[in-house]
Amino acid sequence: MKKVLITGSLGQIGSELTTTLREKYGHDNIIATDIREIDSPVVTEGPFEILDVTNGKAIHDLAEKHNVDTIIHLAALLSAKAENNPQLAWNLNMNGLMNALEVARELNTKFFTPSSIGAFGPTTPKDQTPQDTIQRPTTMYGVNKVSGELLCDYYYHRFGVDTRGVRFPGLISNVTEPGGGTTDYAVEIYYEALKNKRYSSYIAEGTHMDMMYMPDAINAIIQLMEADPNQLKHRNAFNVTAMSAAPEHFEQAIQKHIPEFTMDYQVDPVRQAIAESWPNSIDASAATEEWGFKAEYDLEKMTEDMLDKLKAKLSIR
Ligand code: AKB
Repeated sequence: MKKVLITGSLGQIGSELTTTLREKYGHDNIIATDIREIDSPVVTEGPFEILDVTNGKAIHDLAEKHNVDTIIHLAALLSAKAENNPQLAWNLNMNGLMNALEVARELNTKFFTPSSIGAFGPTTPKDQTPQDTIQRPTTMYGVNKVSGELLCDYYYHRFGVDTRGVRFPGLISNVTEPGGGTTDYAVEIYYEALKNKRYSSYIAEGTHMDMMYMPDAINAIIQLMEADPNQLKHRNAFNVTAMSAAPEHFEQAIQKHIPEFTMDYQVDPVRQAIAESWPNSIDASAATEEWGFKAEYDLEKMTEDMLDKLKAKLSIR
């Protein structure tokens, strides 16, 4: 990767990835794009362009103008939002992906896009879900993610585009809050613990899902994109995870630092049903074997860092 175009760069992954890539590869070499502009270092600390990914020509023109060798395509709707508006989700998640892949083919660039644990469904083995297994998701987001994995494989086999990707679990970050996901509770809980010392979880007790701290997610993207292509057998949909946790595990981890913190449950049936259709835990051994993936943060280490960073951000002593 020498010159990179990132779509959806103001989102949860994009905002931290853009900053890290600019530090590593040079500020002028990372072209951040998004459909909107906000007050953010992503906009002010390097090249930034407005881009609607449903407009394929606009992606092409920007990629050509900046002479990029890599496209990192992040613009997408998350699971709960996609379930509320399946038609919009199909248009943005599928047509946006197809447009970005076409540009990668036309301009011969490398390509990364994330899949998700949402690509699994109720008939998938729930525990230590294997890399290659049944994928019959019941959500629009899941349908988009499985189709996306297959489309990226297709572009690699049919056109030789160097496509790569991972199946991300719920991502937890202290920089940008997620919007419209099923795993968002695992971010909200830290903000509420610090601000109000209480949290109402919309996901029920005992519901396990895979999670990962954002620094591990960013490292995974960079490591996979820098990996020797000859070592990659799976390419587009590597399972990656750092922990499998339920709401009560976050509660207990936070209580070690804020003993007065309490949590109750007000379960949201839509997001609970999505969570129950996803695995309890996934097996990331293919990513470890093929490109050396290893998460650094477990729940305890992540909780300590999240609370420290958020205290500073929210000016809480
Ligand atoms: C979501 O909850 O939709 C995302 C995901 C796991 O893909 N965080």
